Amino acid sequence: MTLLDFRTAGESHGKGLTIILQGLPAGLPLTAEDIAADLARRQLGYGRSKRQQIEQDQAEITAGVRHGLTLGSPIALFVRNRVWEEWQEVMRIEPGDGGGKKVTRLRPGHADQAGAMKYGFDDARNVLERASARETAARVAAGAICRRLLAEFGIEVHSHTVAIGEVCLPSAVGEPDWHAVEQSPVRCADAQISKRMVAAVDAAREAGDTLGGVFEVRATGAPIGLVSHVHWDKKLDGQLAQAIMSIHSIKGVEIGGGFVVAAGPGSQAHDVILAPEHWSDRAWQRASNRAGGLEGGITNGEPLIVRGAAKPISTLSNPLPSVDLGTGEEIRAHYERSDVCVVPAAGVVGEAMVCFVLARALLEKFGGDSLAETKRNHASYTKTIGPRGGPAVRLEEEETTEA
Ligand code: EPS
Repeated sequence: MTLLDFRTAGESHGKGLTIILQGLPAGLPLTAEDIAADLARRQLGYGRSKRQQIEQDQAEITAGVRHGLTLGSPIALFVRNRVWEEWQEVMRIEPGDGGGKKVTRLRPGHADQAGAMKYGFDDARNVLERASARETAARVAAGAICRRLLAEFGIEVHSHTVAIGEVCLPSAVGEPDWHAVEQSPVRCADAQISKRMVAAVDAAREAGDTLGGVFEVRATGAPIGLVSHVHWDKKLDGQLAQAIMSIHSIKGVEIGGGFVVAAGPGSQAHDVILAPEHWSDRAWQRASNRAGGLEGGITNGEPLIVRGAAKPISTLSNPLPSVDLGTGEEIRAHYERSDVCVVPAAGVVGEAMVCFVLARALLEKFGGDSLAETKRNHASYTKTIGPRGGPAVRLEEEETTEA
């Protein structure tokens, strides 16, 4: 079986987004509805542009599934861009000049300038179409399939907004009410803070400005022992950091207590290991979870906690000073309809990336060409989790002897 992997293709105003996800076992129940809910959640969030009223993202499954079950072959998806209807000339695939209009007013903070130099373009549209966060719809579609797999193993992944601009939740907030998160326009369960976040987005819009912030992703149910401490590029915290950092606008990633823990002494940085009589619903529980569920780059059974810090998006309706790509003149940057704040949506994208990394880690550990095989491997490993020589291991030994 290939290691789980996905690729996306598609421009923001092109015909649509194509996704290929490979490496899933056969026999996983999957329908387009499993993907629809996450695609819809990504489109919500106070501060998005009018583009979200045009699009109604839906993923068509075009390969890899038969009679509602995965086949073990690559899964292909297509998400249509509704805007394509009006952009056919500008984005035409056949030879042409797109109506002669080029984007040359480089936006500081976007990929316009570096991308144009790198690829030798005289039209920044050739860069911005792919650098656009539209691509995150494709990631969410792939992530939703990974979420479907994780659900088979009792793993749940949620996210919430912890800061928009200067409005933030107190740091030791704990697990939020996920239902309240989904009801909030900014995906923040605290009603008062949610209102202040909405007001901050309104003020930024008024000022022709944009706002960034921080989202947090939490995953529960991951077994102890995913991935490994032995190779620098395999550690799960490193993989999560890369996956979150790869999301558009993200400039910082934190795991567990992150920067706050770095500022305190060791006695307040680590998570005391509780004795078995204090375990409630799982083995090896801790008194706290400052490590964010990861020690040595391996899952330790506590919830995974990872945060992403998003810079304010770079397309400003009151544009910054810049330079024209063609003439070198000082001008104001390009402005096209854009979002004011994407932090609530970025949290949903963060979930998708965490779902993907966790699903890959799960399949790496348990393998399996069919879901039934993966489940058998998972179940037999789970029985070994406990103090060495303790009840869980004895149980496994008895079973082996009987067999
Ligand atoms: C984006 C600009 C806007 C966003 C877009 C990302 O698109 P448009 O210029 O068509 O209004 O809405 O995000 C999406 C389309 C999306 O689905 O998230 C950009 O410049 O990155």
